[in-house]
Amino acid sequence: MKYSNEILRIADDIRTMRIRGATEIARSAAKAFIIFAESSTARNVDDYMDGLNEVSKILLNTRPTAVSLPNSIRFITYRVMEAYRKGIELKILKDITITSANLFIENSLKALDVIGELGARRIKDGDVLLTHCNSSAAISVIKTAYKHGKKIEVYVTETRPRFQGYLTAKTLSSIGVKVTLIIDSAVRHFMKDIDKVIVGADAVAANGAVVNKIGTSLIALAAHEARVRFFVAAETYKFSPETILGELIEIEERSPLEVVDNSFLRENINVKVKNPVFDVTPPEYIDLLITEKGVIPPQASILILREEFGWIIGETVTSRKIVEEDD
Ligand code: RUB
Repeated sequence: MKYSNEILRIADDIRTMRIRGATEIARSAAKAFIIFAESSTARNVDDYMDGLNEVSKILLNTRPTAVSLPNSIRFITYRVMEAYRKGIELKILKDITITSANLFIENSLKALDVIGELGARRIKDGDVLLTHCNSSAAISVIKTAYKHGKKIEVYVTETRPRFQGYLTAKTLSSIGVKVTLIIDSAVRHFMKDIDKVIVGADAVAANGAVVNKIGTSLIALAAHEARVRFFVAAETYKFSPETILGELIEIEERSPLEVVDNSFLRENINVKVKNPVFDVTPPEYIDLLITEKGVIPPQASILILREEFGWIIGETVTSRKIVEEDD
């Protein structure tokens, strides 16, 4: 089946991290479905559903960790699948694809605003915050607190090896927030100056563990040691229903060439370079999860999952399974 180059480009941009961050990845996947529905030349509903399934596969094969990706795909394909099962005609299936994808994007934008408002209530005037990587949810909280007139200061880690911290530093300083950029390994050194840590999430497990940019769990450990509050800002579509079924969240390993260059590898053939790009922070190190459904302790994650996916989680996750098992 032929796809619009735009869909393949979105997939490639996610793989190569031109599109990155769990929120943006999920919204871009939704955009890919809109492009698919608008450009599909399927002659009948079965062809259309095959195409939908293939687009899902292309997107799922880009990056494995951000649960927002399968959740956005599931949000859209589940609705289209339901309509297909009812015998709805092709034109309407296309409309449902577009409406569902737009609804996902709209919900996602609203969620970030609500997270900003709720999270900002936990930030006090004069707080010194620390954030890691580049999370739109964490930034939403910081920006909102700042816009509400709280004089805050933010320590931002560089975030080796891709330096996403520079993006965060630029964004926050451009609106007037006082930013101090530090190297990742300086976090414990500065923890005594920090009032609260706030980070985003790529995935939240049923037990409240959070998967986020590599180094997050070390920051949580340092915060725990120094009795500094550790907050995670995450939309509910980052919660992983598969973890209720006993599955683990896959931690992406990227190329060693993001860490060292080729000549280093050639000159040091006995050196192995590993580049896991996310890690797991256990719920014991997390004080609060700030979601658009409310500010909750990590232990309440299971309630969010049940509310989002109902009590028949085995059935609601099948759309992803169908896609994967077809491979
Ligand atoms: C990004 C990262 C972000 C989360 C949350 O990693 O770890 O903290 O995705 O971001 P990468 P957001 O740069 O490897 O994609 O709140 O924007 O979803």
